[in-house]
Amino acid sequence: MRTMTRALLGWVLVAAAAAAHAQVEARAAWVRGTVQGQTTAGAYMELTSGQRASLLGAESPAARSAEIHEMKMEGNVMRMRAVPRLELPPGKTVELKPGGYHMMLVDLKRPLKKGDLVPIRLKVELSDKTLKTIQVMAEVRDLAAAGGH
Ligand SMILES: [Cu+2]
Repeated sequence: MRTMTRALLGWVLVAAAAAAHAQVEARAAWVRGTVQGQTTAGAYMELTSGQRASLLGAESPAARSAEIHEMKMEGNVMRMRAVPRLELPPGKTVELKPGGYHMMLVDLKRPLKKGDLVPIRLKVELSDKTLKTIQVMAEVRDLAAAGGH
């Protein structure tokens, strides 16, 4: 009986540790403000996963769609293009920031003003192929806002 209790307790502890380990966190999320007529906005944040995971995309009620973008030099020109997924190596913080990987809100439903809060739901695939949704609230910053720090 005692052995069984101990075994059970051990299992519970392992399960709790695994759950904490599997966590994907999104921090410091913000969106660049827009001017009238602008239909896209960059969204930036810091992502940390306890295990190998991939960001597959996102959705937001503020936009028709959201894409993961990569910035790349082509000759002398910085261009951005959509990528299907972004790897999140375990224990490493991946920064979505101006000039680097970022989230693009496409076909905005209205202009985004400084101080507004934009809900973004991130779609993350864990290493065992399970899908996880992470809800973040991104604060709208000035159109001229620079880097994330
Ligand atoms: Cu972009």
